[in-house]
Amino acid sequence: MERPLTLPGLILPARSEAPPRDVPGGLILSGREVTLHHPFGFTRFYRHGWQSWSPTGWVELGAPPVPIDPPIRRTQAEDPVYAASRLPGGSGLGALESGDGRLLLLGALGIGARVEADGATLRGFYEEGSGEWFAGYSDEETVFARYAELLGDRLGRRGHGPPSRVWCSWYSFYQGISEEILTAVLDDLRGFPFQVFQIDDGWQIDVGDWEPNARFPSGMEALARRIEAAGFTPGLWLAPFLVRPSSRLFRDRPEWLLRDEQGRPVLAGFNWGDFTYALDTTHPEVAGWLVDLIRRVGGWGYRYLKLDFIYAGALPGARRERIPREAAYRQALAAVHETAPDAYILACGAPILASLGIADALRVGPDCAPVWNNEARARNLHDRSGPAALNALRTTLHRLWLLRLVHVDPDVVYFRSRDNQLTSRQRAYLRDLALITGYKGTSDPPAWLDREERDALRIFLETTPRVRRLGRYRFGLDDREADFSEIVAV
Ligand code: 9PG
Repeated sequence: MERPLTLPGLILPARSEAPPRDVPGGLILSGREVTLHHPFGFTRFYRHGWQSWSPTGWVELGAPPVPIDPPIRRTQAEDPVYAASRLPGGSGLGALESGDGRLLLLGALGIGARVEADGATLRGFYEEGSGEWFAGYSDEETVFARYAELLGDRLGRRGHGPPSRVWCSWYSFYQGISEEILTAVLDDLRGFPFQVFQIDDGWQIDVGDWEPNARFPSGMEALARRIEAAGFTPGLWLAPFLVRPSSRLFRDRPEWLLRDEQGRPVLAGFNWGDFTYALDTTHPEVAGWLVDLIRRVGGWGYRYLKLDFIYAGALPGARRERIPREAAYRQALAAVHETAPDAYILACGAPILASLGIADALRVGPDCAPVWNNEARARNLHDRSGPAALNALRTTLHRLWLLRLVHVDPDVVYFRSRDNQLTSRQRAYLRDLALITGYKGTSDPPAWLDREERDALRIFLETTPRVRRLGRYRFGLDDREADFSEIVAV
């Protein structure tokens, strides 16, 4: 039905299937699709990326989005269904700047939705089925807070208590880890106030074959025990919804792969030198395998799980169970949580809204790196999701409204000058953002740090400033200000 919507200070012609209901700061609408006709013209649009690594921030409505190149990258950086769309759009929500300091926000209160905008309308739709929407009009802080609250009421809130202080093996050793290397780091980390020692990619036989490789001759359980003995929670990286063609799983269980309507395996991206594929987590055997896997790593002693590339569980495809793709994803993530209810789950490469209420923490940006920008990739391939400190900062800064719902992982901070092209100013930006979200991670092995750098790391881990938001990109940290404005210029 077409009717005017009245928001405080704004009357909008709107189309929605059911009459709106007033809530503080806005309205609740419902239906598969809602359209708000806005008077703001070609203003700026808050584009919310689908998964952890998807670019997120303010874009000009008048400049249609340019798809990331090459196309295979889109599968790993965006929601592939909309990655080539010519209309500015975002996952779950969208917002417009009115010009007077207020925002008009339209946000789904369920999963599997998208919001698109042009110079005249803000349109939201659920891919399948229908659901509720929040339409709010007020200052940025308030409108996102109201939306987050309603979303939390429906999807749940996690990340209770202070987030973790994590040492993660990825951003120093990458895949080149071994039992020997990690044991040496562990010894050097004694006395540092970390809580979690997280083993990243490189321990497994293959993506799909989640058993230790030859570089871990004592097995994963023995290593977990050593981590415990050093006083840390053992953490492990897994990409449980993804499969590499070289794996045994891929060879032995072709019927477990997610396929399209024509029966072809669905591409999940390109990484580790090959195409990757997704599992159909609604296949009963896959669901059983997943439970076994989570039990196994729990049995080894890992109580912090970094679940990576899990957008693979929400890719479009012809699933055994004909449920919407994000519902299939959420069901699989919930199964992981129910199998290991006491494990802390960090969801990475994860659809954001569909993970809320289940994951304890969400990576909310692309990978950090010891370089500032991935300029060639940003300019020539229109890809701001490549590993770079700037990309990680930019996307994370635009997702801080999620702090009300989940622990927010901005990715690692660097203290080392070795193997690092970041200036001390650039490293300070990363550090400040980690202090703002409270989630503190690094991959720097103490042996790579000089005395001063080690002290800085220790102070960082021990610091918990009082954080106040002073503006979109300005924060008060105790009595100093952290201002990110100049690095996020559109
Ligand atoms: C391990 C890494 C680390 C890291 C994760 C994830 O789009 N890509 O090609 C792409 C590749 C790797 C990647 C993210 C994106 O990194 O974010 O912290 O765990 O996997 O392989």
